Amino acid sequence: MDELLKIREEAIRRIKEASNLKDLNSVRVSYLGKKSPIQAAMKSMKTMKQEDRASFGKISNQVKQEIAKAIEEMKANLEEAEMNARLASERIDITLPSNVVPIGSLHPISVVKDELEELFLGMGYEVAEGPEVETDIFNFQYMNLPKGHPARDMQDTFYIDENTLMRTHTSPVQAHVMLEKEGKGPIKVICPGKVYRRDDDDATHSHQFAQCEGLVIDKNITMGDLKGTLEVFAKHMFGEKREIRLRPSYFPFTEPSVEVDISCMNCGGKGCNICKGTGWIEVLGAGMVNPHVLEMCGFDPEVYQGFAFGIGLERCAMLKYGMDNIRDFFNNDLRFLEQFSRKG
Ligand code: FA5
Repeated sequence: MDELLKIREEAIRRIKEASNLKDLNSVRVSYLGKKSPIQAAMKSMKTMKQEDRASFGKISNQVKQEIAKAIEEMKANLEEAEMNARLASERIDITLPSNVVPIGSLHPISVVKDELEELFLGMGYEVAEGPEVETDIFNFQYMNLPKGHPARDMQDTFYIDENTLMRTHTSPVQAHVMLEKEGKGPIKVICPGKVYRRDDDDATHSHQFAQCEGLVIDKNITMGDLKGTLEVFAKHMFGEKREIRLRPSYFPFTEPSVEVDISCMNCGGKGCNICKGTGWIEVLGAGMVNPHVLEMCGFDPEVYQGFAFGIGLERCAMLKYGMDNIRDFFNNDLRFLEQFSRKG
């Protein structure tokens, strides 16, 4: 019995001395585990007299329960202390000023490009890309502009060698896509990308700019489909009140060809200095794909028709944001660029 009481005293002392949960757990294993001194004392019960055994058993159980209870109480205390220490060490002062992480904004040409992609993807188009360093064959010949054709002068070209050049428009992507399809329609693609021309830089012209080509090839495609599509584009890009007007024009790769004007967003069509008093602003070139282009690119013009258009993205962005100098897109002045949020 004395032995048991000594064990209890010692256990209670060691429990009180435990300064963390790990130490407490080793005390628990020592005094309540299989190899504990209480367990050893209980083994000696076999040699006791019958009448002593019952009271010894009762007391040893009591001692075990007291130790277990003391351990539980100490465990709760230590857990609380550990939690308080953690809360104190991880305390965040929310009144401190935060570090400002500078977030860039999208370039306005990317904003317009993304907007176009979103619109046309919603109408079932796919996005296609082509090389900026192009062959004469794709840039001109597949576009119905053989060597020596006078209309080549419409696009003054940076040549790398006789047969290689910086593409002057995104129209060669039309030929890449059609040849890939091996004469089987339908095709519905837009092709945004950079193009290059030996134009003199001024307020509305740059030697490098961006275009977005559109191409639809299928059976029974008409000029009405082209006009409807461009109307959706104009209203989406420049506002619901915009109307479009098609004027006869000439591109070797489309027949018939048109220039497309939209009603002036500044004056609503009455005439102002932005639309030069006409009420209309030119935004893109378009037309029905020339049967000869279809044929060269592997499509039977007796079966398939198509329309195509080419939008100048800088022109589009200038009209949309009321800008008067194309150079602002290329100077990379942060005061200008920061005005375009990520959403545009
Ligand atoms: C073309 O490039 C034709 N490939 C467009 C086309 C495609 C017609 C499919 C028919 C069918 P154009 O040379 O007009 O056409 O150029 C199209 C647009 O690019 C112009 O309306 C203008 O917005 C823009 N653009 C042309 N040259 C420059 C330049 N130097 N700087 C900035 N934008 C330009």
